[in-house]
Amino acid sequence: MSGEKPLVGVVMGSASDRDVMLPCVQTLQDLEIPCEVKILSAHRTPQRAQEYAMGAAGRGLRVLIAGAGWAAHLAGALAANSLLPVIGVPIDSSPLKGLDALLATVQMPPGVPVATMAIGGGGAKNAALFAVQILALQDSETSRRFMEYRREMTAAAERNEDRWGL
Ligand code: RP5
Repeated sequence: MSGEKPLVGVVMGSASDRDVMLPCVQTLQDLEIPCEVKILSAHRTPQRAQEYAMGAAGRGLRVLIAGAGWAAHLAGALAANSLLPVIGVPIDSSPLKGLDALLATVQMPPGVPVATMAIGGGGAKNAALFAVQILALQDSETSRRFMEYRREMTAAAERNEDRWGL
């Protein structure tokens, strides 16, 4: 996978978001989706964030994922500067435990949507899976891997039930 052109850009507002966003990158890697990871901030590095979004489609990226905490404008700022679908992950890094980031990410004005996931690591993982679902629409191999992922998830849940001897 390394060396392949990235299809998904995973962006986070700070290096401190790494642990929350790790399940996102791991899930993309498990499903063999080439991705790149960037640290960009709507507030601290606004110009770099804008340039990244404006150049993303031209470099072959198909989906952007943005994780940020506090007044999380990163996903919205990327969406404002790109025609690519943007998936937002609210991060629970503030005293409000991500509720602030959730509202800032999800409450986009009409015309510029951000597909907003759950707060924290679960949302980060779902962001990867949602990106895979988008890519699977036009790639049968990705679609096959996603179906296999779902089958395995169901089988694991059933194995867990069996352990109770019900
Ligand atoms: C947000 O501020 C980042 O996404 C991060 O969640 C939060 C805190 O960043 P640091 O002060 O830890 O760099 O923009």
